[in-house]
Amino acid sequence: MRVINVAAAQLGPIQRAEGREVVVKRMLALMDEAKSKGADLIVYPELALTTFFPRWYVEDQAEVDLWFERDMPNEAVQPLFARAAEYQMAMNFGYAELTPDGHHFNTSILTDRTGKIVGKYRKIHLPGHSEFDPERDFQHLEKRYFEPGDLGFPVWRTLDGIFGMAVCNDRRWPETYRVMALQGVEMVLIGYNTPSFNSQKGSEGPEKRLFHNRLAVQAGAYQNSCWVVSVAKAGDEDGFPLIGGSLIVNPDGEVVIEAKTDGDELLVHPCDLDDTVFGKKTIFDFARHRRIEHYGRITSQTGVILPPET
Ligand code: ING
Repeated sequence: MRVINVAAAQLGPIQRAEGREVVVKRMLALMDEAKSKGADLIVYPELALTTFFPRWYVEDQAEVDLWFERDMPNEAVQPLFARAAEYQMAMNFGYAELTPDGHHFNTSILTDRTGKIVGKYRKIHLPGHSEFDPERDFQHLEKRYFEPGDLGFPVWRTLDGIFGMAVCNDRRWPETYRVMALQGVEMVLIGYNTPSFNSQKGSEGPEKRLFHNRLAVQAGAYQNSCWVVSVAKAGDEDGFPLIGGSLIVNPDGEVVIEAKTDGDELLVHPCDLDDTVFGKKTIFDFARHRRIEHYGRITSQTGVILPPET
């Protein structure tokens, strides 16, 4: 038994006008609740410190950079690191990273029980577009504000297990989980900010989006015999709704706990990392079953190459 008491700390909306200190206070309240419930690890959403700013078209880079963190930790988030260390609780959260040499990433970090950053991941699958798109009901400018991640999909040994991270859209791509599972990952930590509607197909609303949210994460967990913790920033941000639906999925692909609200909500579940072993030794024993000689297209081809017309 290697049980990790995991707290999935869903955040409700963050308005564009709200500062980081307001959010950090809400995150600390969730961390206090997590401590009272015996959590060993707390998982917060993608871009947990700010509103989901890729919905806003901004040309002035100095204004855009106000949404980014230059240092991590920094003064605004230091209380989180201090209290996590005091609680001996590992922590994961997402934020917009501006590096000293001027690169912009949609980043997620993992700390150990002492508050030390032991892992960093930069979002690889960036959805949306880079120029203002008048056809859309609202903008999704992640390709404008972020560069694709340059760290790959690493995993880290910590908390007596093997952990990996992904961010939002990454959870929709099977490659994300498989690359980590080929490194033995036992738990994947994912934050997300998912608009409740498809900006290009208004008929696709929260029900369908919540269905896809579950489907993608359950598939990833099952097909790689790992735990997946997926945590939303939810609710109405300046009139733009985001789905909730934070959930924890076990290595059999079963949802073991799911958020009920679109606000700040803590889910706590005991996750036994040993539950990943049976699947990795039987149906998803990669060494015995995979046939990589037939998988070439997956890394040699980016887009589709259609068969010749007959
Ligand atoms: N948000 C959304 C997500 O992948 C999206 C964007 C939603 C893309 C639905 C495709 C379908 O959950 C982020 N931040 O990636």
